[in-house]
Amino acid sequence: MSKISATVHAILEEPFQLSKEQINFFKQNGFIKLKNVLSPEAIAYLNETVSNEVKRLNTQHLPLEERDTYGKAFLQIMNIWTKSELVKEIVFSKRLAKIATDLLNVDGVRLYHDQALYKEPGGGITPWHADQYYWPLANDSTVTVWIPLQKTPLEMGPLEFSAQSFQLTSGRNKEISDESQQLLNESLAAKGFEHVVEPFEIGEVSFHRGWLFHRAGANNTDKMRSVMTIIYMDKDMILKQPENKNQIQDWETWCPGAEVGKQINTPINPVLYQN
Ligand SMILES: O=C(O)CCC(=O)C(=O)O
Repeated sequence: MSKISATVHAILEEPFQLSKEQINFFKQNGFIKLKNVLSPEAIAYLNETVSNEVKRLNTQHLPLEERDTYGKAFLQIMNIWTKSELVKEIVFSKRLAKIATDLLNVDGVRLYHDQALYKEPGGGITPWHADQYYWPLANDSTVTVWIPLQKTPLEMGPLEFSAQSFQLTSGRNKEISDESQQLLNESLAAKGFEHVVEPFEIGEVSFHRGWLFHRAGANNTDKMRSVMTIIYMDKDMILKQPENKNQIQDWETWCPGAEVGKQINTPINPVLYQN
């Protein structure tokens, strides 16, 4: 495989300037879509690099029809940066981590974990959910960058957002499931939150807060919907007493050795950007 080119390296490191309007949009809505964050060349490189690792590391070989709703939604490969120096360079991108820092309005961010989310041809919906239900993190200074590795039209299942829905506390305790899809679909519509469903261009990425409700449609194309994500948290994030079994499992997996009530500062939660 090709080594990273100087131009791709440069774009992963160069600052991306957010406008005041963009920062305000994120504050109000809990998500933002940003065009031209990465170049077509960079996306092609990320696609090749991450897809090779997904192929190498994937352990899901059941046919789609034998999986549950969560299993049909995507192949999910996590913390690839710990297994690939090339992916590490992508996940450690200062450009992306600085955007996360600026959107959260904090002094710096550290890594919670990365994950590739590959929705196969014919893959099912990603039900409505809020990510932070899974995380033993003491406050809401958390954000995920969702990086589609190809142009993502509506029929491929781009990420969809319920604007401002981080304000809604009911339904936060729902695991990703048919039940979360049904319940939240009704309650988010009843509350009048805008449902934002748009395609993604090459180089466009989104950032969404941990408590923002989001989903994705099915992949009705014959191509893989390849996506890389990086989850950031405030660099001073404190580990809270876990409130459910998923949070216990996340503690053991994504911040092993961190202590309840103390800053999360383990070797697999490096600071990725600091002002
Ligand atoms: O890619 C998807 O289908 C869902 C992504 C998601 O839920 C997330 O990145 O938090």
